[in-house]
Formats: sequence, C-alpha cells, structure tokens
Amino acid sequence: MSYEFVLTETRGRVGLVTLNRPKAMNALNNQLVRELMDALEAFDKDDNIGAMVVTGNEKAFAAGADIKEMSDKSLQQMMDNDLVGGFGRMMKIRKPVIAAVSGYALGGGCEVAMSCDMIVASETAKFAQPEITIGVIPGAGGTQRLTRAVGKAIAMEMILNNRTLSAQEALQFGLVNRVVPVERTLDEALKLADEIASRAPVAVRVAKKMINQAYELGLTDALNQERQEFYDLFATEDQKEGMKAFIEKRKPDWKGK
Ligand code: DAK
Repeated sequence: MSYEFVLTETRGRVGLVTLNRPKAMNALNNQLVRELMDALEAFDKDDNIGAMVVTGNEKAFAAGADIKEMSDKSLQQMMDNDLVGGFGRMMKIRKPVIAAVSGYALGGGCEVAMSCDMIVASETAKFAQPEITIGVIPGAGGTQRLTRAVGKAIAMEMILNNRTLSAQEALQFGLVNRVVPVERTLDEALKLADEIASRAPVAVRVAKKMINQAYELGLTDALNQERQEFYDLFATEDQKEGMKAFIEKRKPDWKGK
C-alpha cells in the first residue's frame, strides 16, 4: 500500500512506520492518522512481523493534531470526524509498538507516543499537552494515559498549565523507557523491537494484552484472567517448544502457534 504522510519499511521482523509530514512538524491531520493506523494494522496482520516502531524526524515526533484542519470545525463535524475513530484503532493493535521520539511530542503527538507500548526518547524529546493554550483539552487519552504514567501532580501541571517535560524528566516520571542520544534513538527502538520480535509471538501478544488490562480491570478479575491466559498458553506449540528447549539447553524455535 502506498501512503502520502507515512513511510513504511520492514527491518527483519520489525515493521517501521515513519510519520512524514515534516513541513508541518508531523501535525496529525485526518489522513496521516488514517495512514498510520492502516500501516500498523497491516503489520499487525503480517505473520512475518513481530513488533513495530513508530517514529518521526529529529525535530518532531508529532506536534499534535492539525490545528489548521480542525480550527473551523463545528461540534458535529468534530464528532463525525475520522480522527475520533482513528486514534481508537491503536488500542486494537495486538503486537508491541515502540515509539522512537525525538523533538516535539505535543498534544496528539504525545498521545500517539503514549498509545504505544514503550517509548524510547532521544535527549532532545519534549513531551507536552498544550491543548489548554488553544482553548481545549486533550482528546485522545492525554488526561487518562498521562495521569496513569506520571501521576496526578505532574499531569495537572502539564495539562492545566502546559508544562513541558524534557526527556530526562519524562524518564524520571516513568513516561518513557529510556533516553538515548538523538542519533541512536531509532536504532535503540529497532533493537528493542527486534529483541521482542524474536520472542514467543503468542505469549508476547497475550502479555501485552494482560499488562493493558491492569488499567481496565479490578485486581481480582485481572488476576483470574491472567491465570486463565497462562493456562491457555499450554495449548500452544511454543509453550512445549520453549520448555523443551530449556531442558535440552538450546535456543527455542518459535512457531507462533
Ligand atoms: N497543526 C498544524 N500545523 C502545525 C502544528 C499543528 N499542531 N504544529 C506546527 N505546525 C506548522 C506551523 O503552522 C508551521 O507551518 P507554516 O506556518 O510554515 O505553514 C510549521 O508547522 C512549522 O511550525 P513553526 O513555524 O511553528 O515551528 P517552530 O519551530 O517555531 O515551533 C512548535 C514548533 C511545535 C513548538 C509550534 O509549531 C507549535 O507550538 N505547534 C503547535 C503545538 C500544539 O499546540 N499542539 C497541540 C495541538 S491540539 C482528537 C484527538 C486528539 C486531538 C484532537 C482531537 N479527537 C479524537 C477528536 C489533539 C489535539 C491537539 O494535539
């Protein structure tokens, strides 16, 4: 499939999606969001892919939703807008997605990064939810995912008063997994994705699902579901292979089933 605002490529078992609207700081217009989700869903369905990386450029991961595109929209138009469904599609991706963030990750850009499963940030990364400066609030998970990641105190400051987090602060507050020099950011994210893509595919997907359930379910329901998922993995060939390989002191040969 060919896209206008994203570039896609594969690196071994990793699918790489690069946001590519540099003149507008990768502002997320409807088409870009649709293309990003189409690209992720295509990799999610591809048996040769085990994990994905989403990145931008050195200046901007993404500077938010496209303000020019939405400035004149009515309430009804916003509600009917593709953007709403667009962002939601990310929650249905089953394989791990890692964001490689350099420069600005603002508003919807920060929300896309937070919708990924892990974030590798460059030393230049800046995370903010500046919607308050244009008279609105985050609309794609900012008030919820940010609060869960950094806690209420910092989320309040960021969302009510446009506090920007440096990469180091984002690391300190638990928003990102690691901070690396800008020139190594994509490689680090690809390496992490490649390592995860080499692990037992079904178990990786189930593990991602269950970690996300920690934010959805109460503890007892979540523990029950976790235990059942654990049992269910004994119906996979990979569980037999993984344990046999351990006993035979060799590397497992995963089948993904
Ligand atoms: N939208 C549209 N264009 C943008 C943009 C944006 N968010 N950010 C940057 N650009 C454009 C600029 O207008 C400029 O275009 P030209 O004037 O050259 O045509 C070009 O990118 C370069 O930007 P600057 O000239 O401003 O570059 P600087 O280095 O001076 O500043 C900046 C970079 C990123 C600090 C600045 O551009 C900036 O503050 N940008 C806006 C950041 C922002 O407020 N972002 C939050 C947007 S609101 C929803 C879900 C989510 C959302 C909405 C709905 N639903 C589910 C319905 C999300 C909302 C948001 O993200």
